Amino acid sequence: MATEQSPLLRDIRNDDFIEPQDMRDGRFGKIPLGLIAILILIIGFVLFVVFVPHNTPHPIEPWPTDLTPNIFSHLKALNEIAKHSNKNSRSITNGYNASAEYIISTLINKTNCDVKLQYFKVPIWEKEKEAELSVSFGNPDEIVAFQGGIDFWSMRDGGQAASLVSQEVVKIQNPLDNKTEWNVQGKVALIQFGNFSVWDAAYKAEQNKASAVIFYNSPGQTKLSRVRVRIAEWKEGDPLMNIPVLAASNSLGRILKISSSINITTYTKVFVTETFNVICHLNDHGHKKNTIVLGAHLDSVSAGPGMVDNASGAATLLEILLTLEKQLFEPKNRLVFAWWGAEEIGLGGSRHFVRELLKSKEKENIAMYLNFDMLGSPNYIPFILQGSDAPPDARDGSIRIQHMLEKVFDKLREPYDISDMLGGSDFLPFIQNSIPSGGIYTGSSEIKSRKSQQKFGGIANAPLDPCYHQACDILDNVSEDAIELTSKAALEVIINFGSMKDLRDYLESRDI
Ligand SMILES: *[C@@H]1O[C@H](CO)[C@@H](O)[C@H](O)[C@H]1NC(C)=O
Ligand SMILES: *[C@@H]1O[C@H](CO)[C@@H](O)[C@H](O)[C@H]1NC(C)=O
Ligand SMILES: *[C@@H]1O[C@H](CO)[C@@H](O)[C@H](O)[C@H]1NC(C)=O
Ligand SMILES: *[C@@H]1O[C@H](CO)[C@@H](O)[C@H](O)[C@H]1NC(C)=O
Ligand SMILES: *[C@@H]1O[C@H](CO)[C@@H](O)[C@H](O)[C@H]1NC(C)=O
Ligand SMILES: CC(=O)N[C@H]1CO[C@H](CO)[C@@H](O)[C@@H]1O
Ligand SMILES: CC(=O)N[C@H]1CO[C@H](CO)[C@@H](O)[C@@H]1O
Ligand SMILES: [Zn+2]
Repeated sequence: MATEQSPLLRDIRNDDFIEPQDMRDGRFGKIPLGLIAILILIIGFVLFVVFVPHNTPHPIEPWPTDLTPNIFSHLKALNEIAKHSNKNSRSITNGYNASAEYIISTLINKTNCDVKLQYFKVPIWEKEKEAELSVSFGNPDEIVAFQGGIDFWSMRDGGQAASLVSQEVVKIQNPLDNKTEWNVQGKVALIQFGNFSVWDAAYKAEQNKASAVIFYNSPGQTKLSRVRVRIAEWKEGDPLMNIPVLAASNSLGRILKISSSINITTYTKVFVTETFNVICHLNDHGHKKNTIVLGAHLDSVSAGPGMVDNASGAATLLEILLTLEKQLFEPKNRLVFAWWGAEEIGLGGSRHFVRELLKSKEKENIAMYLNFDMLGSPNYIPFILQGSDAPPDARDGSIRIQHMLEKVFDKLREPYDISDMLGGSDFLPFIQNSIPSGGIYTGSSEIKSRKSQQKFGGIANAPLDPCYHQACDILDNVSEDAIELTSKAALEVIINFGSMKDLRDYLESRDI
């Protein structure tokens, strides 16, 4: 169980991310050089005595052909953690810390990583139950209660719990027009969804002291909105929505326009909490100017244990690192392994990492990023992320990465498809900041076509991961075949890039 007192997390707390502070300041700066020389001589002599008589440099074992059994043992461990957290989840407020502790203690026990925890703040929004809403039209005996979850619901990130009684509703046209008058103090602002940011409109209402905001659908929109009421790239210090924000159907919106008063009760909570990325940093090897960042996210949604999404990526990345260490792999380019926190909350961890890179000018050292997120979808398609989706600054390099992955799949004689790299995972902050990126992914709610079924097997006309973001995203449903294939490809591509002599030249060259 994770607790705030966890000594492991406390002891290696360190807000640094890439360059460990004590190295930067010269960890050995205060020890006289002569002493170091003597120490080296002594150590050298001891090593000589111990090893030379046997005269056998440790033979490197052959590379393992299948990482799957070990990856599943990590998945089992993470699954146990989710089971023992009180809500069967590895989300930040539940099993995340314990998941991280598993990764961290494995890194400490079995690798030469410099393990860093990079802390950052994330906003959390929780809904205990659906809101309640009732309307009166003037006659106090005539009150209509609407149905939460069908006619309306609390919007994600939309405010604290509140109990509002007999409030007047004010319709606001053109919320973002500067000429709009906001006579909403102590009243409920009613706004039809439109071509504007929900955050901007709701924030204006809050600034004008509205008691709540209700966005309602335009006539064609049939489903209640799942949009979040939050600044897109929220970071510490940015505001959060405090007044309740609801999404309503078009018919409820029209009814509210002619209501005389409404009551609203919400059961939600907004707060800021602290979480962290786990970063392993193989300092001793590799050209620092050609750093390759390898990342997977470690948190899950709060709905379930998140075994495919995205423990499969986190466990695979861990096993790849252990394999490289066991094989004494000496990369030419520095490898940095990252397990992101808060991916499910708007890519919190990777955005924070990239922001810090920019601040410290470390960004110049980052040659590329590889993302390993969801690698074991039950009805999987092995997807390679599409390089041409990256913005111009990162496009050529991302295309080169895609082609390297294609080469690896071809070599393994395994078919693959290409998936877009537009959003939804941790590559986004990297490509947005001109760092070439790529990765592997096995699918979530996309439906498998007949044609894909013929190519990859599995079940046609069914989602690639029927349990995406649900409670049934459990260990039993992680595909071993998918893990076997994707881990092989990931290992191979990491070795290829890690040992590439002119990585920057490769990434900058254009495909013919
Ligand atoms: C997780 O660990 C962090 C850092 O030690 C701590 O701030 C946070 O409160 C912990 N979360 C839980 C849910 O225990
Ligand atoms: C790491 O080693 C410690 C001490 O031997 C042990 O208690 C811990 O369970 C190990 N962690 C993992 C994940 O194997
Ligand atoms: C709102 O709650 C008050 C107090 O309970 C009640 O008198 C009133 O009738 C309610 N109005 C609506 C529209 O539900
Ligand atoms: C409205 O006001 C804001 C801030 O004062 C300003 O940045 C924006 O350009 C204005 N918009 C229009 C359409 O005038
Ligand atoms: C929505 O607004 C943006 C700019 O604010 C504009 O570029 C876009 O064309 C608009 N879309 C529609 C459907 O009106
Ligand atoms: C946000 C989320 O649910 N997590 C991600 C897990 O990995 C897949 C594949 O990259 C993403 O699409 C999800 O968004
Ligand atoms: C898609 C899939 O494999 N779903 C399975 C997940 O696990 C449960 C429990 O074992 C099965 O009932 C589902 O069919
Ligand atoms: Zn997810």
